[in-house]
Amino acid sequence: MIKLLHAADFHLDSPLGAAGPEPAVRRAELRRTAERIFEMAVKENVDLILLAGDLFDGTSPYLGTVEFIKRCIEKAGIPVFISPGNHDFYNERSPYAAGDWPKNAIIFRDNVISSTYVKSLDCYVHGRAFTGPFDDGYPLDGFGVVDKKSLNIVLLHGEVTQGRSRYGAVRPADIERSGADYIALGHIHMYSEPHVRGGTAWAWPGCPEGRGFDETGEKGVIIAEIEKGNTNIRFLPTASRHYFDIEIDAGGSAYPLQSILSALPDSSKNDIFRITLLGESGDTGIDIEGLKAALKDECYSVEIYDKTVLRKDIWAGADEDTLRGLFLRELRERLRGAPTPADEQKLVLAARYGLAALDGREPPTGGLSNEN
Ligand SMILES: [Mn+2]
Repeated sequence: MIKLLHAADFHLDSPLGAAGPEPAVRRAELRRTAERIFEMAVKENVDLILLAGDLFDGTSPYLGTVEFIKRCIEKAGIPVFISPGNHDFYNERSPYAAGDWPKNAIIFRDNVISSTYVKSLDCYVHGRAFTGPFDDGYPLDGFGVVDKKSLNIVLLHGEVTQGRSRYGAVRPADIERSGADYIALGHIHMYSEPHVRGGTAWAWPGCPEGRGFDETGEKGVIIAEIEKGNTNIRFLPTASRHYFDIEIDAGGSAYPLQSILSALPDSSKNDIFRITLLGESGDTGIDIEGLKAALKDECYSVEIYDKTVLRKDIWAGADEDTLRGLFLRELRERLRGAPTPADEQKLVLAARYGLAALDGREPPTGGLSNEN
């Protein structure tokens, strides 16, 4: 049996810029997570580390980042296989072309599959590289393992699909025919449960850190234990921060703090939230600034968007023979004819301001926060 750590899509040196820390700070956090993953591999006592592409976000990462990764690999001291992806594809100007990678780094530099035999493990690692930003071919087309008594692992960046792909289509029939024990994939940024077809298992670890609200929730790497006919996979969380994009019903309240708090994960202090409030709010609208202040110590940062509508009983007053009734009837009429959701939101806001003025209250906070 061999034990390996399978990671992918670090996207080191991403430009970033979404919510959360300053991009340079977040980039340093991503590097620190990469370092921690190599440390985890040593602690888990794995035999191999597999990096399935897009280790760097581009083909010209900062020199310091490349040096940093080389030091991590050298320090880990176990074989580290790298299969360049569509972002960090291999060419002669790529950092992967340099001659000073540590001896235990094995980089696949060819577009077609080549194989390395690790004698101490009686294991072949087969892999290939993206050599441009797209790959319309079929990386596993015609591939089959030769030495079926040994363990055979395939490392590549690509998409499993029946159809075509610009990112290295791996067809299920190719997987079945490959005879490999495990195919370590990269490219999809979300962890996939292990799949099995024929005698071959495959999985994606996803990215080890999210970089924005399109990479939400837990992120990590895979620890796989592989023997002939049996592959066991465990997901190991690695992210130092998480992004959450959640929708919460305001439940008719201007200050739905309890609903928000109960929707937050247990330890959210390092995490980055985008909260969209739906349903009905009170007649003063949502107290966005108040909520943000109350959540300050609960999370690293929070954006709150008010997409609520006024509580319905507010509109009940529209039938009164009063100035308030006249005002609400007029707004209700316009709301019915509102051409877009943005117009609806403006009219709801007008109702909130108007009712506050009629009642001699302070105008609501929040404004047109949905217009982003
Ligand atoms: Mn990719």
